[in-house]
Amino acid sequence: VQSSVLGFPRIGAFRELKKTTEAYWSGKVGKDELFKVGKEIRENNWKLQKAAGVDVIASNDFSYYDQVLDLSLLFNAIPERYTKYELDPIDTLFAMGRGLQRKATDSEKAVDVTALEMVKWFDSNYHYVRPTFSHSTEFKLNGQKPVDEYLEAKKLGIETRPVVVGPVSYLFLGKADKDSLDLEPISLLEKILPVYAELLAKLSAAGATSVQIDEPILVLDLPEKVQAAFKTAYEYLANAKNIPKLVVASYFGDVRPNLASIKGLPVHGFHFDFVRAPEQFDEVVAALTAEQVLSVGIIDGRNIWKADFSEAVAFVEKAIAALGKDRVIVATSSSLLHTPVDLTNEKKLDSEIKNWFSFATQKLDEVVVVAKAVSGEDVKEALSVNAAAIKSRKDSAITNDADVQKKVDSINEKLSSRAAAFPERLAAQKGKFNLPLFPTTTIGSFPQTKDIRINRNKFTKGEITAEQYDTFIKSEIEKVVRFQEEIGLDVLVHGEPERNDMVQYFGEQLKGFAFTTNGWVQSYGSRYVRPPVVVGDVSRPHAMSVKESVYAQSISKKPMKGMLTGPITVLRWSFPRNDVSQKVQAPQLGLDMRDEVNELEPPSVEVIQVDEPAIREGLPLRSGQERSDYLKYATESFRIGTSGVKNTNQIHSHFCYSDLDPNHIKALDADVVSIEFSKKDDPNYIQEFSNYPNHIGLGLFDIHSPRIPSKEEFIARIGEILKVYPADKFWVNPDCGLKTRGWEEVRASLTNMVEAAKTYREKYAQN
Ligand code: THG
Ligand code: ZN
Repeated sequence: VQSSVLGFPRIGAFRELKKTTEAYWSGKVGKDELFKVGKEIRENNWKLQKAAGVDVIASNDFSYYDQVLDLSLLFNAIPERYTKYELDPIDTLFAMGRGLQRKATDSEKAVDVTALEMVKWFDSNYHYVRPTFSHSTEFKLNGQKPVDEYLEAKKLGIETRPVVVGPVSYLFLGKADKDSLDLEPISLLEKILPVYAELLAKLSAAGATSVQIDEPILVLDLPEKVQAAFKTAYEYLANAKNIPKLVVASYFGDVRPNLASIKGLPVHGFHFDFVRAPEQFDEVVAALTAEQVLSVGIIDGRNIWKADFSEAVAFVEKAIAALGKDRVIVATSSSLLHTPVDLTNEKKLDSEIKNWFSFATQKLDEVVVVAKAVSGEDVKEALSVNAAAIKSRKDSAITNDADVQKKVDSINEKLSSRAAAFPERLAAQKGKFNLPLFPTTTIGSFPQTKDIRINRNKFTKGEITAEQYDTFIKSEIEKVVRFQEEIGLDVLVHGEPERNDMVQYFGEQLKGFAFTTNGWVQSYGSRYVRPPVVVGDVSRPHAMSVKESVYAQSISKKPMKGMLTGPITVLRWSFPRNDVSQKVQAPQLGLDMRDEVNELEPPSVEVIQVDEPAIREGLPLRSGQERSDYLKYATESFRIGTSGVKNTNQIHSHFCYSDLDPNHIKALDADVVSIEFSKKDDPNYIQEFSNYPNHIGLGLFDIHSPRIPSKEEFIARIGEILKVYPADKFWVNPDCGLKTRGWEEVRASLTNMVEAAKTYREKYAQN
């Protein structure tokens, strides 16, 4: 029985890809160096997998930015605004991914273009760049990256299975560009299929016998037209010339509701995710034709826990019993992109806990051992070592904290509702804060400068004392506060210089979490996160943010927001436990946030923002019971955290990275929310938010891009939104936190934003 890995992290064991792409962007290294590092990473990854004994190794899982964006470039789905500068392909890719603003030089034209929209990849913490189509899009092959990478591996003597996102998912995950809003992406199917066929034929000519074609949308609720598209697409490809064997892969959920659309498709086989949805087994097996193979996704590509070999082996044996050895492949549940690279680089993890973990490199061995076990090879030793680790975790005291469990049991309804309804609170808050119309604010973080990183590092290494670090942080806070006062923002923040990543920061302070020193996972482009791990019951041994927020408020007369991260976001951006459900883990975090909020409030901090950017991505991918259960416990956890405050005090929240449904956030009952919005062009989407009862700041500029919008641009955008959205609920803010930006950009963008708000204030005062 073969072993298979759907994709390997492409960031390098020590973030080599980040370092080289960022150096390239800043002009410190050239394309040669960038491409050299990319090549080294690919080669290392293939060799590692080969050495581990993996039979089916992916190629084209590498990307300099995002694998979906790669396809847009490859298929020539490049909006005109990116082609007119005659950039090199790699620079076009980066311009589409992150925007580009460049002054003219002797040798180069000036460039000014915003990035394409970036969205969550299903319910993961990875983001893809949304394909953006218009009536003028003309698909054609523009290069041959998948072929090149296949050949590159072959040259090393390694046979790979190229992976590409399939046509139905590629289109469905895209959207219409602003000049073509009536265009339905799926209607482009017939235009794109010949280009897929051409690509597949080229792969076949290069020697590829099999291709992994990802159709992850199979786990979503799909419109009928999209369901029908699978048949059209795969029959077309089956009839095209020189097409390799296709294995259609889905992951992150249950495909059964779409089973009718893939049953009988003329493809070689399917991959399904049985870690996430083991319950689909009988039905998907029954839907296979007599020859089709089944790739059994059984090693978790989304979490860091060691697989339980006895369970995995038993599951695969069930598949073999149904289909025979020749038709079964043992696989990771999804690409390993979502897991850190190598556990052996963790030198500081407690050895008891480390023995429970498995990162991407370790997962290679796991797939291989399970494949060997079901093939009848002798892996007794590996099985018994694994069984001991699984037992050690089950029996550990860390996973069972009676005090936490008692506190959770005492949760009642009163704990999750504010003393009065929003209109009454609003009236009370108006009198107190006296904010102008179009109040301006930011989301929370300010630039994480080199100086901040250096000082944090020194403190971590013990090179400066806690007192020195404290003084440094205070001076940074003061800088940020004075800056905001100077440019005229209304509701201030302390800038979060003490935090690296907020989830990591809170995770490090809570009991029940473990954290890594090098466990990086790509979040988007060159931005990575180091998710903490929920290893047991969670509690809060001490205050986490009170000192900084109270200090910040003490040095300004303007209202200061206390900044916290909500329970769902902390949970979802960590690696959660898999021995108890998230429904159990979320309220534990809600209680900790409540204690923190209540400790912030009395001395001085009267505006508190509890961010829940992950709330939408946590929504089960399908509508139905599971979704309503989730909304119930997610909402309740947030409200437990935020309901302990007085009516006069204002709760803010923030959401980003998803197409948000206002109905899902209504129940959180925050007084003010800010949402990512600058890339939303559809007037219907703005309309949906005009009915939202509480106040909203619809994000006015993209913080992922170094580009600076002018005052006129802000004025135009605000005017656009005001056509449908009421002025008296209108807050003015960026899309998200500013930590990834430089100070110069931040100063210029925020100044323009505040000036634009003032313009409208005057305009409305006259009326
Ligand atoms: N934290 C976590 N997950 C996230 C976000 C986050 N997921 C969604 C969204 N925000 C992704 N955005 C970012 C933005 C910035 C960074 C990472 C993800 C970032 N990372 C630093 C880097 O790559 O240089 C490293 C972080 C650090 O300094 O520790 O800037 O905010 N968990
Ligand atoms: Zn955000």
